Amino acid sequence: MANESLVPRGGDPSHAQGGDPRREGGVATQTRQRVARPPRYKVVLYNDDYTPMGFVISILERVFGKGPSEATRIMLAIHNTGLGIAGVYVLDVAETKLVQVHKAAEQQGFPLRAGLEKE
Ligand code: TYC
Repeated sequence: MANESLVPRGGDPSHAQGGDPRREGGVATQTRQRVARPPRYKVVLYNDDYTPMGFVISILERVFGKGPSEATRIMLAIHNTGLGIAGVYVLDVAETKLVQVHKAAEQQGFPLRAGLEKE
């Protein structure tokens, strides 16, 4: 279940700003708790003149779980604009996918470039 470890969302509406008011010498103080939301990273693919379109489509399908039409759309966006976003993930997942892209391209001898960008 999502959010089990997070701050309760409902609670007493008399202090709906969050945190328990505590009386200290007659002064009301509140603590405000942050909701955990780990930063996400875009995996960016860059265009080049040599990597075959079909290879980029297959990467988008196999590594990033895209369907054939979405993979083709993203590949063409990269081809036409210079770059495109393959997916957005928490850091360790994004890094793993980046390694998978680099390994597959290197194995095939294609100069496909990819990187991460914080969202
Ligand atoms: N520009 C490449 C070609 O014409 C295709 C390509 C698309 C390459 C996306 C890289 O990230 C890329 N064969």
